[in-house]
Amino acid sequence: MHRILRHALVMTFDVRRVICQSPRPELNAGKETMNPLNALAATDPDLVTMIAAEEARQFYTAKLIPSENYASCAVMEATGTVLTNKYSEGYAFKRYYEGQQFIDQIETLAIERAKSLFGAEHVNVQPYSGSPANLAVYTGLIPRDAANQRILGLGLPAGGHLTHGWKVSATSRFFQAAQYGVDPTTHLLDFDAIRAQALEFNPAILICGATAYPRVIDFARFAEIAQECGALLVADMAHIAGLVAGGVHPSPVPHADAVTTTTHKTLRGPRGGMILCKQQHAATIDRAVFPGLQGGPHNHTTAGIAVALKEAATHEFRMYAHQIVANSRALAEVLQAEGLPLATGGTDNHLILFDATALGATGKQASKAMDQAGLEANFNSIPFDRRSPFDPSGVRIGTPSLTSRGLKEAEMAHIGKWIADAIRGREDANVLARVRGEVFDLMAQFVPPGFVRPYPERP
Ligand code: DSN
Repeated sequence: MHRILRHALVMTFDVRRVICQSPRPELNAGKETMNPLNALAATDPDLVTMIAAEEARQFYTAKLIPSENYASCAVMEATGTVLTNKYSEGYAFKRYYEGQQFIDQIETLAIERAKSLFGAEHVNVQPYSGSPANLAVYTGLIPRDAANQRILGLGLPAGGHLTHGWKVSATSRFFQAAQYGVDPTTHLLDFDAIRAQALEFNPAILICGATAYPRVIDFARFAEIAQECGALLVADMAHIAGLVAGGVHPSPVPHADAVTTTTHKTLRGPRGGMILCKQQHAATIDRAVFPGLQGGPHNHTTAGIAVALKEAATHEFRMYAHQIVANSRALAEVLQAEGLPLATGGTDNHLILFDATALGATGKQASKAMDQAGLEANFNSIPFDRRSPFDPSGVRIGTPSLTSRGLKEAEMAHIGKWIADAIRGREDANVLARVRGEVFDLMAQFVPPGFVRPYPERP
């Protein structure tokens, strides 16, 4: 039976009733046995076929993209509820539409859980994702008529995000943006150089955080630099939010004026965003999100975020966060032993950036070969890459998804070996098929969160 239908069977009767049945009994004739997921199969079988194929792909491949994860059944159930039907422009107890009694409770619950988990003074859970959260923070913290409209962030080629002021991003269109880099030899953040550049550029906002930086970020040091040059500090912790929640990476919250994050990476929630900030910035940042950039919040996502935050406050989540890093270190050692040089020479967090050209492949060739072998990653520039961003030298991988499935250091030895085998054997269909078979065999033993029996058939 298709997983969507199976999933329906594990939902409680009450939830199905709420979703499927009208409170007026006369309107429910014939609906008693209907549930929303059967409804999808009946309404759109073509879509169900596509979703089923994606489920099987996610089940059997080794998901190594460090920004991805597997949300729990509870998170997915929360996002698939009637909350999607409600408009709620505004904030709890100050809305522009009626009927908000329960939406206010749900949004407040998510906010209070985020404040407690991260020790934040103020939280906004309405950003649609990380990019809008970043733009909202910049527009909130830099008044429209301020003389200083400068932002300074880590450059994309050095591991920063587009929205940290990179030239193709709207953040560089609306603000005067500059980028710092990493040390050309160590590929580490060079705080003396960042300080010198910040003092010279004099930004209104100094941005820290990254999407492809495999080491601990010293947020306290960034705060010192921001203070010295009179800038506000914004930390984008999207990649590491789960590591921060799990106590395995220092928190930016005590140091930054505002912290942005997505909710679906290491934090393992639904796709969404949050802003955590000091109370003094609460009003301007809230206004920047709504009405500044967005309309109604996605209430079903807010509910999923609330669930993820509850899960992230557990002992099991702390163990998971610590295991992510242990797995990452174990995988890094295997890759190095296989002759793949790593940016910064290793990892302290959930991700690894390796130079595929050491095995004679470009990053794109390597990631395509890995994909054919059931190892899902993305090609990525390495610091000071001589190749174009469209076919760079590097591949970025990470361990959050595999760790969520329960893989540990012993399995990382296999994964690292298979990555090297796939890259070396990229033109040999037999090698790629052999690795794919071995990957699928291993993955079948580690059921991801969010999947229930019977599991998808092997593609
Ligand atoms: N697209 C995300 C990543 O893969 O790192 C960043 O937003």
